Amino acid sequence: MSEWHKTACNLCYVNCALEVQTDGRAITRVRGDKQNPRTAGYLCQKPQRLTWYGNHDDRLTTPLRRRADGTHEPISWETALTELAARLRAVRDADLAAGRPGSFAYVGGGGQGNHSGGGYGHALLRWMNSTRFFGALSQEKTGDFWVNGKLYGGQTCHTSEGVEECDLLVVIGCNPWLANGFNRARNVVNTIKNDPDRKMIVLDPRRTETAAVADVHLALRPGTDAYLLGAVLALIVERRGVDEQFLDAHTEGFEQVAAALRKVPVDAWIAHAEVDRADVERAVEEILAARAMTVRVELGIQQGRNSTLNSYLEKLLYLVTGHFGRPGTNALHSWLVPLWGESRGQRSEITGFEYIGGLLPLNTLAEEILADHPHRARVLWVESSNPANTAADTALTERAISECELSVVIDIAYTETAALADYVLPAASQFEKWEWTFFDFEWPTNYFHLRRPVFDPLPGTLVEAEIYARLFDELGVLPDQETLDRLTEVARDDRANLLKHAGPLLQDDPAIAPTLLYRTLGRTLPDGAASAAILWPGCHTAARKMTVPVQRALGTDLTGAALGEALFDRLLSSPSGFAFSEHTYDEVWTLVRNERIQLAVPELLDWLGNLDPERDGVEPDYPLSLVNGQRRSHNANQIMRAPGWRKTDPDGALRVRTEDLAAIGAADGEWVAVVTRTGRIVVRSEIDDSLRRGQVALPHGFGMSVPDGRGGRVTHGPRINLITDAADRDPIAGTPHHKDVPVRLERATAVEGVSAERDRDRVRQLIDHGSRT
Ligand SMILES: Nc1nc2c(c(=O)[nH]1)N[C@H]1C(S)=C(S)[C@@H](COP(=O)(O)OP(=O)(O)OC[C@H]3O[C@@H](n4cnc5c(=O)[nH]c(N)nc54)[C@H](O)[C@@H]3O)O[C@H]1N2
Ligand SMILES: Nc1nc2c(c(=O)[nH]1)N[C@H]1C(S)=C(S)[C@@H](COP(=O)(O)OP(=O)(O)OC[C@H]3O[C@@H](n4cnc5c(=O)[nH]c(N)nc54)[C@H](O)[C@@H]3O)O[C@H]1N2
Ligand code: SF4
Ligand SMILES: [Mo]
Repeated sequence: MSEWHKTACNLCYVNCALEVQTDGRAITRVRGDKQNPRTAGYLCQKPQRLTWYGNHDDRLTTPLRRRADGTHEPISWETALTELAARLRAVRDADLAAGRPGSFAYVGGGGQGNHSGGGYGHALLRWMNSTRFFGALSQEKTGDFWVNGKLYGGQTCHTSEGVEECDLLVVIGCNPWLANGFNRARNVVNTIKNDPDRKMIVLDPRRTETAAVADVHLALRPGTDAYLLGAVLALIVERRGVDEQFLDAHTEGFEQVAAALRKVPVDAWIAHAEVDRADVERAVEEILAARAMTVRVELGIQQGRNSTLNSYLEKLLYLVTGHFGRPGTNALHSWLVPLWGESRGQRSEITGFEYIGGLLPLNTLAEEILADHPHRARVLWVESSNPANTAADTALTERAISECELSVVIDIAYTETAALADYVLPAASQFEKWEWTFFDFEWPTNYFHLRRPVFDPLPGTLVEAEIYARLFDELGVLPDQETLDRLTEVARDDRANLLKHAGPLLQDDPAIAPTLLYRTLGRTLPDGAASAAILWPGCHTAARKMTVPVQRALGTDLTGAALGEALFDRLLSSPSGFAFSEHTYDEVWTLVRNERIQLAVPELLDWLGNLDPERDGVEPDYPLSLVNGQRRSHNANQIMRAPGWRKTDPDGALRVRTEDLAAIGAADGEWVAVVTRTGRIVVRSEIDDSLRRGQVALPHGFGMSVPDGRGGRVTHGPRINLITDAADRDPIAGTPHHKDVPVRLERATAVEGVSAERDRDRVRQLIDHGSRT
């Protein structure tokens, strides 16, 4: 029997640790790695056929260059990188000559399981004198980061949830049963369900699998969370349910918050949310009775109406009640290296949007490129992302990609974005290289997992770090070989002092730092772990900033550089992952950057005060609310492209209630059109009465164009962003309102039905034949 290799699942950002068996280049068996201290053997329904992530007919094995007719031709790595270097340098020179900010735009930097390339990609962005960085985070989480910046004093002050120890779990706009999102989600939900002393409240329009086992389910009307949360908070204040001791000891500004909440017309707002007052009362009672409450949120509010305001209100819910920084409550967490940055008010010249956490809204990418503005973006560099399917308004995004002066995609697969790019560079998959993520959101003990390769890189592909290093070689910005060799010797013999030796070089050009480490320190690391060199400075920073928690986690009393070195060594030698910091609960206050939590955020209190049910009516032409991008049993962003992976939902059906389907005279299973102002797509219908009246749902993670096995291509399931509007977005964070898209349904025309049926049959054949394409 073949041996078990340790790795992790890359199908969502929980990254459960795995052990896998292999046969040739295939992963044949998958089980949870019980030795991982964080996920401890847990697996959900998704990873069993993980092999198809890296093992399908659309894997890239050679760089590609676009021909004039739009098709791609294979070229060598050398040609690709020489040509790209020349073109990048020309753009950089032109930017400098014109005295304009860099016109390079970078999208991605890592998906659900991979951040190993991002630091190196960022270095290129920096070298191109640009700050234009877009990613998945800026279409979901930046509103949350902005609020954290105000409350806690830093946009990297990010919250954790004490789901394992809470006695009340409040789930708002997320469905952990299917989407996970925190460790061992199904176990946690089941344990709470089976324990009479622990309760769960769910705010979700749909009776989700999670809501079905909750003690209170508030099936609010989509888009009304701010009203309902405002009313709940108002009731808590009215009933003197706030934790005055906590507020006095740790916060400022409660009086302004309370004044705003006292103005909330509670009955009217509950009525607007269309929930029963009695159920709201029960929820409030549970909250007031809770010993340790934790609030868990996600896209239902972050990609819902009033997104940034929602993020504020859900945080106020646990803060005013003092459920913060204790076992089973919300808290902040440590970082080995923060996944995003701090922005302090810089704005895009093109759209006026603020950079949040170092990011511009992905919803504004097309505007940055297509703007009639001398400072528009001219180069698009995409790595580990597929915006042609995942950014709002596919037609607009595709036009923007096509109109760039230069577009480049680094991916493992021939994606819809790659299909439009000038150059496509094939990356080694996450099981073919050293890999990690910075999704380390645990508290009070936090973990990191550096994964070793299970396979060698697929021939023709390169690890991202190597791609960027070769590009920097071509650009001629790295020191000469003699200098690199000298620094490599330092890294080998006196690692702790490497930066001292490299300092002067980095002062000249800080953008080369990651690649310089890769080319020097990287060469000294065991088993080809070169790309992990970029983690070394992070270990030193963490050891310096969190000396005692790191000492506790490692069980050592080393200090200073020696502790940083010990942390890096532990990281390299922990194939099942390890704890890098161990705080006490009280030490949460060392992570809060403001002296006290600043509860009053004037912009958001104004927003709350301006909410008006009257202005929030249903659009007569688009009366239904579409959850556009629902997480289901078998979808995983754009990571799994092979249709045969899915054990359920082969068509990516539109889910709809019996009466809403009947209203257009269609029968279950019939092809229907989903229509918005932006577009119209034809999808198969499927009755689902767990949805709220007037709510319909399309799945995330479909719409890939896959080889049909006969020399052609067929699109697998709905391309859901053909019908979204990039301008339908949050005023502060620019994040989309994908969970509440106004739509109407129509019966598909006969022609549409025939064509959809034909495509469906082609995909079904691929599935039936167990095809990995
Ligand atoms: N199976 C699976 N799991 C995944 C992923 C995947 O593709 N597939 N992707 C991963 C990623 S990247 C993410 S970000 C997470 C997202 O994870 P979740 O946010 O949990 O998933 P969603 O299905 O997008 O939406 C959550 C819920 O919001 C509800 N909702 C819709 N409108 C509203 C509203 O107005 N108010 C409220 N309160 N709720 C509303 C929907 O009914 C839905 O149940 O999932 C991760 N996990
Ligand atoms: N309408 C609608 N749109 C949505 C959402 C929604 O709910 N509704 N959800 C949004 C959310 S929350 C998210 S997180 C985004 C996700 O959307 P994206 O940011 O586009 O990310 P993924 O779908 O995870 O795609 C990751 C890409 O990385 C590639 N890849 C995988 N491994 C590697 C590797 O090792 N190296 C390289 N270079 N590439 C690799 C994959 O082939 C894939 O093309 O979608 C967003 N878009
Ligand atoms: S929760 Fe499921 S999809 Fe997410 S990492 Fe774990 S096994 Fe993979
Ligand atoms: Mo996401």
